Amino acid sequence: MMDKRNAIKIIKEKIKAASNLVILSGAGISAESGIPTFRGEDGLWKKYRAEELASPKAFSSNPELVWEWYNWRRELIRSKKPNQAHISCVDLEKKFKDKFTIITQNVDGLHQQAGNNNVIELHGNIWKTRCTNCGDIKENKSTLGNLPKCSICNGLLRPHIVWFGEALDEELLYKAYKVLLSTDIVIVVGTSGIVYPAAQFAGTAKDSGAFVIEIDIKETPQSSLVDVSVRGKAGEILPLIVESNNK
Ligand code: BV8
Ligand code: ZN
Repeated sequence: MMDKRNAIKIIKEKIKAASNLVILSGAGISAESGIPTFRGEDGLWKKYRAEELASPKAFSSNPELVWEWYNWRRELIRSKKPNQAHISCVDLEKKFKDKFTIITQNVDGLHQQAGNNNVIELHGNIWKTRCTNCGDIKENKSTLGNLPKCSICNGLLRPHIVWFGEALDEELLYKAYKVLLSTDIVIVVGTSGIVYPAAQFAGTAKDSGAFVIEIDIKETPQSSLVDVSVRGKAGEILPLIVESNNK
């Protein structure tokens, strides 16, 4: 494991020399905003794991329970703000402009709230609903009751989120692979790297010649495949990497 100071120095040099950059973020980047991750000690909701609730099967057998979970998360996220790590991502977009992309697995919308523009929300957004009957998709930040209904056809709404066993949006996947195959640098921040296809993205970029950096508080299955893995909180490490890189 390279010592942190040296790792930061190398990363800053790489960023200075790069002409484009991709960030691949997971729940860990929002942890310091107070949003529980999926698999940390605070990751359980009641006695359920995400895989048991975030699935079409769970929704068809118990839509009330799934909506209770999502409404609980919506209300929790509503009061949370972007943290220093999100702000550093905005600084990086200012530096790389249209050569910058965030591919996020998060559904909390905090990257956009912080001010990032080029954000690919691989797994959807918790503030959007989709009608299970007519397919209407709406952003809806109000407090939803249980089993919310579509304003157009009165069909049952679901969160506009990709559940386990559901395919990701083809167009978003195409956009993600396009930048992963051509970027100079990927910074993987706060993801356990176990959910596919996102778990393959770091390796895909590396195989195409990108310099891949990981920032995480602990080792992950992809720590051994990246070029530099820095142990630490996203809100502490990212600002160190970004500072004086914008000058
Ligand atoms: C697909 C939205 C194919 C939900 C999410 C069997 C049956 C069915 C499918 C499969 C199967 N086996 C494998 C699969 C594929 C499956 C999968 O990968 N399963 C896993 C469990 C093995 N994938 C899918 O089903 C995907 N679809 O494959 O479709 C297909 C094709 C055609 C037709 C039909 C189907 C869809 C997956 C999307 C699931 N939706 N999210 C919601 O949010 O409600 S997944 C959810 O968990 C996240 O979005 C993220 O993607 C994933 C992992 O979470 P992380 O973000 O990594 O968070 P985690 O808590 O795990 O880790 C946090 C990390 O941060 C840790 O490393 C921690 O150390 C670190 N950290 C904590 N604090 C900090 C920090 N780091 C830095 N600073 C800190 N302060
Ligand atoms: Zn409808």
